[in-house]
Amino acid sequence: MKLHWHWNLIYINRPCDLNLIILPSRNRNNMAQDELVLLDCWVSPFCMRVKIALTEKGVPFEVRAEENLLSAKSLLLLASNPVHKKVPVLLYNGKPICESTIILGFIDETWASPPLLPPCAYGKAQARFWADFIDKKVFDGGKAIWTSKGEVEVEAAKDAFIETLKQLEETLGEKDFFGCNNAFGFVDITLIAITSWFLAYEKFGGFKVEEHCPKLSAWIYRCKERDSVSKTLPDSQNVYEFVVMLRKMFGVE
Ligand code: GS8
Repeated sequence: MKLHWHWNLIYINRPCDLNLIILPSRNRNNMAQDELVLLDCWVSPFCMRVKIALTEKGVPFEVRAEENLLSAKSLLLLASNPVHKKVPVLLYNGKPICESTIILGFIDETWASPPLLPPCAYGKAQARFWADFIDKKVFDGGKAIWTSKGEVEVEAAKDAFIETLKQLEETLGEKDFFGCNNAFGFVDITLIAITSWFLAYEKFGGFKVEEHCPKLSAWIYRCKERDSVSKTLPDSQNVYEFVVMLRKMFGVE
């Protein structure tokens, strides 16, 4: 049997008949051209992770912004993520996938190249351990800084945050990226998205990441040289202004 590709038509020539089957067209990873819609919020590092990963894979996607995530969630978001009611949600041919690191895993399994997770089970487990650490300690640790009231509380939150970054810096060691074979991967994506909030943490915590963690700062610059990252991360000043607004909303100031 011979297969002939022509746009999105596949002709199957058998010796005595000709069947014409219409299939979805294929992208460069030879996967079906799926419809991908991201329920998004510009300031969410969790959404940024998904955008970076899809861009790294070269997969086109549509972004649907939640205009008012804090007070009026869209019906589509509520229907797609009825459990947590949070972004990001990736709609894969209309089917919702929730939780950013789960979405990253799905993206990596669906579009093979370039790989984000290491090939072996142990490497995958390690990468997921650090992504979990980042989720628990970096975003929440940063939040502890900008929600703290009073010098003593802010100082304690800042010290804990710097300690967390130092642990990550130690894990990075002399490598360029956290990924397998020195490549940009799952852990890099998980962490770099949150760095768009670092300016806000620095301003409310009264410190500079670069002074405490020079190697991690160099890693941030390296990541930002990638198109997927530079196109995705919002201006840190805008994030800072958003955090100023959140502080007023939460009665921190
Ligand atoms: C966190 C998503 C999240 O907090 C993930 O995807 O990794 N563990 C999840 N999303 C926030 C926006 S970013 O802070 C959100 O949707 N918040 C709306 C709400 O809390 O109602």
